[in-house]
Amino acid sequence: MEGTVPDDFELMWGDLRPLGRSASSGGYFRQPFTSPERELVAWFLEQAEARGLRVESDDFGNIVAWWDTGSGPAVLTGSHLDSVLDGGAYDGPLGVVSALAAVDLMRSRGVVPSRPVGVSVFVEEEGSRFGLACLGSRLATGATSWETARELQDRDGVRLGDVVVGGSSSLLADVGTFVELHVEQGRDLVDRGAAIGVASEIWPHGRYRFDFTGSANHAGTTRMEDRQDPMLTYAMTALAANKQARLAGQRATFGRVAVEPNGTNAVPSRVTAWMDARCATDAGLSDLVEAVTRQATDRADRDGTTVEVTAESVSASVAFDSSLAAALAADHEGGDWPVIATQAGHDAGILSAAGIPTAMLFVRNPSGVSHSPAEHAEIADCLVGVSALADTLERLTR
Ligand code: HGY
Ligand code: MN
Ligand code: MN
Ligand code: MN
Repeated sequence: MEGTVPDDFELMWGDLRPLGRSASSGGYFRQPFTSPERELVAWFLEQAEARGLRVESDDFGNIVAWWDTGSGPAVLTGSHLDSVLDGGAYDGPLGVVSALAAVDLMRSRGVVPSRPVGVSVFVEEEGSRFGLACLGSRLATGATSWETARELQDRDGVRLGDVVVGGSSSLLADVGTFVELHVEQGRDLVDRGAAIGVASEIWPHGRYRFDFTGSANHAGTTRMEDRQDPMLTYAMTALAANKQARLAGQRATFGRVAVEPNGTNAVPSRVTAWMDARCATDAGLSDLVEAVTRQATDRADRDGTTVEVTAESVSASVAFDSSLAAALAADHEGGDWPVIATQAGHDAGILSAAGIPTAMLFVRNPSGVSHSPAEHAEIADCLVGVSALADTLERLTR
C-alpha cells in the first residue's frame, strides 16, 4: 500500500477503543455531556485540530471537519460516535477513525483533492436517547423536521427542544457525495473470505411500539382463568413474531420492555414493548408487521387484554448509487470486492434517500457480532479499510 497510514493509527485507534463502548444513554444532546460521548467528541475535535481541519457544526451537534482544498461539491466521509447501550467499539467509531486516517494517508501520498473533503460525525445515529435512529442525519437532511423532532422525549421526559438551541443545519448544503466506512454487522465478508465489501442496499426496517393493557391483580389469590394478564399476551406475541420472521427469512426482535407496576406478586396492568422489524422488501416489512399485529390482537382477545400498535419510525429500502458501488468494488488485488446488502440502518441511508450519491464500505468483522462488546475488526483489515477509503476519496476528488 503506497503511502503510509499514520503509524499512530493503532495508538489513535487504541485511544478510542475503550471509549468506543460509550453507554450512549446520554446521547450528544444531553448538555453538558454526561456520557462517554463527551470524551469521544473532544477526541475527535483534537484529531481535527491536529490535522488543521476546519470544524463546522450545526444546531444539533452534527460536526464536519473540513479539508478545504479545491472547489465544487464536497466529498464527505465519516460515521457516528454514539452506540447502543453497552454496544461495541467499532460500530460508528471505525468509520470516523478511518476517515481521519484516510486523510492522513492521502496527504502522505501527496494527494491534493480537487474538491473539499469533509470528515463527518452525525449525532444520535442509534437513537439510544430519543428513540429515533439516525436522528442527527435526519435533521441535517430534513428527512425529519425540527417541528417534529423537538417534541421527542428521552426516558427522563426531557424534550429534544429543551436541549437543542436553534434547530437548523446547513452542514450538507455543498455536499456532492457521501462515503461511509462501517464495520460489518454480520458474517457475509467472513464467509466470503473478503476484508472489504461494498453496500448495495439497506433493508427496509422499522420500530413499532406495542402497548398491552390488562388488569392488575393479586399474583396469588387470582385464579388463572380470572386474569387479564398483559405479560402473557406480550410473551405470546414475541413468540409469534419470532416464528413469523423465521418462516419468512426476515428479522423481528422485541426489546426495551416496560412493565407496570413492575412487582413480583402482582399481575401487571400494562406491558409496553418495542419491536424492531427488518425485511428484504418494503412489502415484506408491512406484511410482517400486519401478521404480528393480527396475532397480538387475536391473543389479546383470548387473554381478555387489549393491544395497541404504533409505528414509531419506518425506513424504506435504500438502494445505493449502483454505478458508484460497482466502481468501488472493481479491480482490486484478488478480484472485486463483494457487493452486499445490509440489514442495519446507517446515516448513509438517510443521505442517500435525501438524494446525495452515497456509498458504503464494510470492514470484515470476524465475530459477525454487533451491538455487543464482542463486535470486532482486526487491525490488518482496518488498515485495508483505510487504504480502500483513501483510494475511494482520491478517485472521487481527482
Ligand atoms: O439499528 C441499526 O440498524 C443501526 O445500527 N443503527
Ligand atoms: Mn448500530
Ligand atoms: Mn452504525
Ligand atoms: Mn398483600
